[in-house]
Amino acid sequence: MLDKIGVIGGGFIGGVLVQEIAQRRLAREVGMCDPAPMPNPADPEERQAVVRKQSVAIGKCLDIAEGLPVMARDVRVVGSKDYSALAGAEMVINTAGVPRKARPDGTFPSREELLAINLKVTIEVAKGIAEHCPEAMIISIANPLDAIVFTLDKRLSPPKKRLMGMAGVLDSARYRAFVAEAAKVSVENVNAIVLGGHGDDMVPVRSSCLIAGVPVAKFLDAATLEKIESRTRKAGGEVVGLLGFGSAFVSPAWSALEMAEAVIFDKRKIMPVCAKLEGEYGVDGLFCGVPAIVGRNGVEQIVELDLTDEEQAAFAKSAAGVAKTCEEADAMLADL
Ligand code: TXD
Repeated sequence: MLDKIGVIGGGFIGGVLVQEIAQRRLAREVGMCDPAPMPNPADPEERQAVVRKQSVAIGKCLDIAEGLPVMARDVRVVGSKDYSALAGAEMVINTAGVPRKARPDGTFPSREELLAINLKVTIEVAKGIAEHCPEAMIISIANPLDAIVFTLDKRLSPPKKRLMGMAGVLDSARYRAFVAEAAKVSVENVNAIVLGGHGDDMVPVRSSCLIAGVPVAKFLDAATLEKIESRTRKAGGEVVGLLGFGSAFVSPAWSALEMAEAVIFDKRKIMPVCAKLEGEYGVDGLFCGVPAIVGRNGVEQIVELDLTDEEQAAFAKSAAGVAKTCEEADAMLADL
């Protein structure tokens, strides 16, 4: 159990994180920060005054705090519109971002516009971490995942063990869920890993996928596995399409807490994390999804799998995509 965990962003994922942290007693205190709702300058002053007094973070934290007696949990839950709720946190989980949604005129921001908006958010997040919990372990969830982890690294320059992005645990869980469903076995029997960037070119590693220690190919034919791996790559979009707004939020929160618990309980658990590579997998100076031993110090050690030539080529392609996004982000950051 930690003394304090900070959750940055009080949206769908942030709410589940605070609730789960309290329920699992992962910290004596959990703080959530979120500037929403933000007053609309076009509104009349009296309306803006009302909105200034509102707070998603404070409201969600109050709701959860008021339920803790029912759950018999003695955890302090605090919210703030600024970053003060992060004060003293030993770990922060970043979910801050602005989703892709239609403008009033019905048009959508371009991918680049959304990237610029979320880089600005991440700059603010980095300032909040630097001011209130500069030594904290950082697990970042917000999208675009790879670019935001890159930005946090650029702005904070933490020891590389202390900064991880969460995507691979979720992508691997999706792979495992689909394999278990197709093979009609327990999800507990399926061991699988997805590497690379958090995008359509992510790499489900079939050669490492085992069901109760047996290669998955003994249970499912190649055509079925192709379909499963393709669905895994697009699983985020599948949920977004069904919801019609926002994105998956329970499974990402649970996945981030899988990483958090590996740190908190010093599990030294091997899992895919977006971590800084310095020559591993033939990549240098880039954050990318790879298997790592995760323990009390964060990314304790990166684990190099024996990938097939096809998997290695797919990883290199995915890493190249991450590098391109980070180059774009770097160019934008120069102007922010
Ligand atoms: O696997 C993964 N990594 C992805 C990540 C899986 C699913 C969701 N993915 C991304 O996580 C998603 O695209 C978003 O970028 C984040 C958080 O998802 P969530 O569903 O929680 O988004 P919300 O509900 O929009 O919440 C984001 C909150 C929102 O309440 C904003 O007001 C807040 O972020 N926000 C900020 N908080 C703190 N500081 C600043 N500057 C800020 N700006 C916005």
